[in-house]
Amino acid sequence: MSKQEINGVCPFDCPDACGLVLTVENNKVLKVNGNPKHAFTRGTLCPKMVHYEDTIHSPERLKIPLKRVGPKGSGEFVPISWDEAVKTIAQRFKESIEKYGGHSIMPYSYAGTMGLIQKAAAFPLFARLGAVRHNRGICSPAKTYGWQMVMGDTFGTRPQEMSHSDFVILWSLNALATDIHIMHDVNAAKARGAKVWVVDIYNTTTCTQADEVIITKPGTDGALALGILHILERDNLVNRQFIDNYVVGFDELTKEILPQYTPEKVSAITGVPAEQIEKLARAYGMAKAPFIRLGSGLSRYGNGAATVRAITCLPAVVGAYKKLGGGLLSDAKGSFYVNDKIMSWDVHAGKVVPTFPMVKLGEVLTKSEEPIRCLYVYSSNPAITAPDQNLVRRGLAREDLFTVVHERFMTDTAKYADIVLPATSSVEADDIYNSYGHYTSGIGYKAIEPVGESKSNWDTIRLLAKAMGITDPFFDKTALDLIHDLLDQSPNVPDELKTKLFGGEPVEMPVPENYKMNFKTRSRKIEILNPELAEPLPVFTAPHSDTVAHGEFSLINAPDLRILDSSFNERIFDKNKTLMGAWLNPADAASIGVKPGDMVKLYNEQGSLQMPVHIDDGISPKTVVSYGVWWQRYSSDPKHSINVLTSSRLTDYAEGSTFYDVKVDITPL
Ligand SMILES: Nc1nc2c(c(=O)[nH]1)N[C@H]1C(S)=C(S)[C@@H](COP(=O)(O)OP(=O)(O)OC[C@H]3O[C@@H](n4cnc5c(=O)[nH]c(N)nc54)[C@H](O)[C@@H]3O)O[C@H]1N2
Ligand SMILES: Nc1nc2c(c(=O)[nH]1)N[C@H]1C(S)=C(S)[C@@H](COP(=O)(O)OP(=O)(O)OC[C@H]3O[C@@H](n4cnc5c(=O)[nH]c(N)nc54)[C@H](O)[C@@H]3O)O[C@H]1N2
Ligand code: SF4
Ligand SMILES: [Mo]
Repeated sequence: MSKQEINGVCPFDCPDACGLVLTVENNKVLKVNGNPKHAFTRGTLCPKMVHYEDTIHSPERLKIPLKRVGPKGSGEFVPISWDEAVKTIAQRFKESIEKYGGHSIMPYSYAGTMGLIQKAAAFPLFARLGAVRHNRGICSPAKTYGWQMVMGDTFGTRPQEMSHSDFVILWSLNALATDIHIMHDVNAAKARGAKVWVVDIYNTTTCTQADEVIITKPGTDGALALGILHILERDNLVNRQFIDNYVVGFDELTKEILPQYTPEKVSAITGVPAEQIEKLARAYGMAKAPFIRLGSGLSRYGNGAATVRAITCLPAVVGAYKKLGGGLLSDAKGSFYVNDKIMSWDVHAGKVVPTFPMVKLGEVLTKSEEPIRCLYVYSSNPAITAPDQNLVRRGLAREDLFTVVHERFMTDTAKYADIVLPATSSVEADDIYNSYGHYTSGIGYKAIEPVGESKSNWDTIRLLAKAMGITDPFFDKTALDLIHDLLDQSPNVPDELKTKLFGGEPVEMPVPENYKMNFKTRSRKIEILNPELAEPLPVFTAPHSDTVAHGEFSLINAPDLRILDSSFNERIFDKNKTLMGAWLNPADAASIGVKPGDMVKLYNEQGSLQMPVHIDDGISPKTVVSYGVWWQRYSSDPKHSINVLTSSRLTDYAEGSTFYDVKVDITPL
């Protein structure tokens, strides 16, 4: 095959969902560039994806199916054929269902690929088998829920509108690490004279881009938002006309809640000086078109949804949605356009099937009543990424659990498998992608043949369905057929845009006129008061780390620039073991009695972990930051990695993860 340029989409779980241009020759990807025609990412990629070809053609790619021969978790395998692998799996599943029922088997997956077909590939099969189903709560469902509590299904503000804003808050978003393309819009706003503030719990690299930085105590941003609302109301900086026309419950909030949130009290809760709270409130209230871009960090706390709910009230009371450039972006609503209903579990089960919170994987795998007997993991690496690692690994180590892992690499989870199946990378399969950070969608066509004998998620599921005796013609469809079906059933995508999508172009969906003011709630207004909820008005409640979690330090396990959750670990060529570390400020390091390079033990009720110390002035007092979710081989601890310290406690609503709502004690080793 001669040299060709083929458009694609970055498949990773990142709000940017960049447009790609792959240079392909002789069934090899030579180079990966950004697609300049992409409306949000405009031709650039982050450092992780610049050499995606090194992941695609990595010598570590799994190429053939494997069968376990050593003890669970030892990683001792022998090669087998696909035929044998599929027969074995089908037989084990059938036996389990006959003996114990569909509830003895469970698929576990997340967003190794964000492609709508490959991500949900197992649902049509496992729904028919009556398997146990988990929610998709490991990331930040409380953020989505907090927005919905006030705004229902209203569209989030287009990020590109930010360039028209005069006051931007990057709130709990380390944009330079996790959402770099938003900086284009931030810089465009700055160029027109906008002020940019960052709200975080320590001085991240993104803070260097800000006019002013607010550092809160972890899990207290809800109180900060209520404090700002208090000042806006007290100083008559609210937009009464907007509130009268479009907001429900502001008077109740003013009467019942806001009096308690004086700047002094909020300062005591959040650690932010009262003068800075006053300054932020004034700047926000006096801005013509303030824009908040909300990240996920603050939603990963026991009070995550309540926090997002309180912040979501801010643009409502100043009438920001009526102004070009004003508003709030929590998540973009790509599913309004391109939706994956044809892959949905409920559709294939023919009923609404209850879910359990996926962060409870450890509990589910170790329960003694009606135990799970067969586990099918794909597109996820829970031995590393799931909280409460000790319990998760105890579950995965069960000799009586038959585990299949479909993976691109020999991850720590794959090491626990009875059967490992080799998975394609995104460029070896067809799929269609939405973004959750803007309104662009795109199709990524198969650009090269699968590496080795690897198969896509959907092709593997089709084989399994056949081997299980399922004759439904749904499983005769290819991924490309499903993309066609899916777009046929996406009535909000105009026909000419469907044609563009099929042509491989990244397509920005046109938001409806007046989209920010079309409030999709029951009252058709912004609902500060929502009588359906246990707490009808926004309130601040303490995070777990102030109540049930114990330890002197808050532990923040922040994303690392080089990896994305545990993806891209294969790209780390420097195999020294110091990738994981504990960043402390100088005073805390001195009080523990350690200097850079010393080993410390971090421990709490969940477990313990040893790490080398690094010092950084920007880390807040009594806070320890550890970057990245590393594979065990890059861990500074022989037995565990970061999630041995995190817990499976849930968020207040939506059964989400609370990765950052964790306390630890630290002692020198
Ligand atoms: N390089 C890289 N990029 C990534 C990822 C990665 O691992 N690496 N992961 C991807 C995924 S899956 C996701 S979900 C997104 C997440 O990306 P973001 O939405 O940016 O979320 P986080 O980076 O988890 O947290 C954002 C910031 O919140 C801060 N924070 C933590 N607790 C609080 C708090 O209580 N209050 C405030 N104000 N701030 C707080 C953290 O210090 C961090 O700087 O990034 C995606 N992009
Ligand atoms: N301590 C701590 N833990 C965290 C986080 C944190 O910040 N701190 N972040 C959390 C967040 S926000 C998230 S979203 C989760 C993500 O956690 P996971 O869902 O486990 O995501 P990854 O670690 O990226 O693992 C995805 C795996 O899918 C594989 N994969 C990629 N493409 C395909 C494919 O097409 N088919 C198959 N079968 N496999 C494929 C990749 O090789 C990779 O091993 O982690 C969470 N865990
Ligand atoms: S990981 Fe995110 S920023 Fe990087 S290329 Fe992919 S979508 Fe773009
Ligand atoms: Mo995530």
